[in-house]
Amino acid sequence: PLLGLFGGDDSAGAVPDPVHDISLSNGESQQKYEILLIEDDVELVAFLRESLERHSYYVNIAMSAERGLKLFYESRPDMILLDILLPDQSGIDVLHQIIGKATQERIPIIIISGEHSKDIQLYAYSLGVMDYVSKPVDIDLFLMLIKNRFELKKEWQKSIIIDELTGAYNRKFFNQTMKQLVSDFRRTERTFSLALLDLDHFKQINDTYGHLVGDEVLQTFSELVRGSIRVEDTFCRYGGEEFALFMPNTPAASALTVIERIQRQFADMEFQAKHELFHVTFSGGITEIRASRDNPEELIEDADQALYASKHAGRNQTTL
Ligand code: GH3
Ligand code: MG
Ligand code: MG
Ligand code: MG
Ligand code: MG
Repeated sequence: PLLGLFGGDDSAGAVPDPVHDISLSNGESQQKYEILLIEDDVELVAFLRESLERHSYYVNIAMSAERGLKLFYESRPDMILLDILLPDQSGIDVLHQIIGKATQERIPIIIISGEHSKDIQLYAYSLGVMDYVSKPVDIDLFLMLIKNRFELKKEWQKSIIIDELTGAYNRKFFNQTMKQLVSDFRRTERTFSLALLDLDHFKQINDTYGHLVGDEVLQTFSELVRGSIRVEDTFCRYGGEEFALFMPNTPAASALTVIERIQRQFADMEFQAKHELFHVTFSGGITEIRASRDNPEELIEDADQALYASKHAGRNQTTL
């Protein structure tokens, strides 16, 4: 699917695809949502399709329950619009079959129905449906409803992959990105570099100026990095004061240039606390994926060793 949802083995549900939806931490990314429309009224289908496509949604159409279920499992839509009276099974039967998975993966289901019975509406809501829209559909209100549902979903998606303090991607997204880039490399030999960045003597900053100041340093550092990298790059908070940067299509030597530039900029920044000015630095370790070292553990181990060498050599530097 265009939004690129992850497979069913991830119990936390749908996580944005690290490669296709990679620019979240740097700004808004363009997402084209896929809507599965399960509806048998030919005229309504044509009308909704036209309206939704005009608003840049991708529409997948099923005119029977059976086809709808097939497309649901095959195409992993971002939203489902479901009619109640269908030629083969009722929409309620369809609901029974998909609600569990849809809820788990936060795929909103909106019922569109000419069936106005309160009992059916109550029943649909009780199963976990969020919205029940009665025919005839008022297209302006309907489009607004859809837009709001997607906004909520986007907020939720962000919240599960973004570190709250720094705005960097979290460890969960780090793992997903690693997995994706490693499998891309094995398939296509598309290279990437991984840099681990660790703030120097950070414990001292907390001890001297307090944790809140320490937090601000982490935020400022993250902002600097996020503003200095390309959209294809993925910047993650790996642990407390340790960060990771994935740079696709970037050989180690180019990665080094990028990190050293950020290193100089960061070291030049002035922080102020307790009427004192102070500077902070970080150390880096870089590794580039190779066929002989192409699994996540090895990559992290290599970057970590390079980082350790930078620390050992006096900090505020980066090692390949
Ligand atoms: P080194 O140069 O060898 O990396 O020394 P260091 O002091 O940076 O390393 P150490 O691992 O000893 O200490 C890391 C510190 O980072 C300790 C921990 O309290 C602090 N830290 C981790 N997460 C946070 C956070 O979210 N906020 C703040 N303020 N401090 C944090
Ligand atoms: Mg119908
Ligand atoms: Mg340490
Ligand atoms: Mg440190
Ligand atoms: Mg550390």
